[in-house]
Amino acid sequence: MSGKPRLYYFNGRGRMEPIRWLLAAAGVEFEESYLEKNEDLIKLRNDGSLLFQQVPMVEMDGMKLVQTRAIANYIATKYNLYGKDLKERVLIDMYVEGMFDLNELLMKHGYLPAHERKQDFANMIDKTENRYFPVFEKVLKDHGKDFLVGNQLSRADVQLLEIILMAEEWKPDILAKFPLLQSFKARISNIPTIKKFLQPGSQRKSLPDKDDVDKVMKIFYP
Ligand code: GSN
Repeated sequence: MSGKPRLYYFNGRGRMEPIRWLLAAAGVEFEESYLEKNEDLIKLRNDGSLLFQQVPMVEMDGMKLVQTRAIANYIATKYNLYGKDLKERVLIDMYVEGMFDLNELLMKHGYLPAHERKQDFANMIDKTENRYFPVFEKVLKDHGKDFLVGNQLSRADVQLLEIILMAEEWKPDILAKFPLLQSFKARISNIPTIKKFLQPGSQRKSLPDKDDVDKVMKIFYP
């Protein structure tokens, strides 16, 4: 067995994508086992690999980790992406929890049936532009540093860049009113490990198309 973490999920973003981003930002190589069909999920369940019968699951350091936030907390702590003290950490947690909420809106949109999309799109863009992005723009302004918290890269920066790029897929000029988020995006995208992850051919996943959605539905709702 190699010492690399192994990620168990379908070949798409979903809840695993922030974990891929964190590992990539930390410069940690990882391997993936993709669920292709419902039987693959059943097999993992029957193996006893999934504490709550759910993925994401990440095998690392001799453990089978589940629950997205627990996995992300572990990786962020292990690779020093979680602030320098308790006060930095609680700020990071607050920002990241907001990002998880926004991520959920952005991620789910692609899975909705066509007739629900119009209203959902308006809500998703409204929340992005009027609730979440103004907060992060203000945090950058008030803090006045290159990063959201403290003076070094944290998981909050990594997860914000991920979300900015996702939001731009739905509305390319979504940063128009947010100059500090624009410069943040350029700066964080240029960090070598992240720059590498942004190159074509990396383990970053793309926006799901209809076939991807159908495949995921068959895995979880056969
Ligand atoms: O964050 C977490 O890891 C858990 N609180 C939720 C995990 C979860 O819902 N996993 C789904 C697939 S990923 N997409 O949403 C899952 O395994 N569903 C099957 C099931 O039986 O719940």
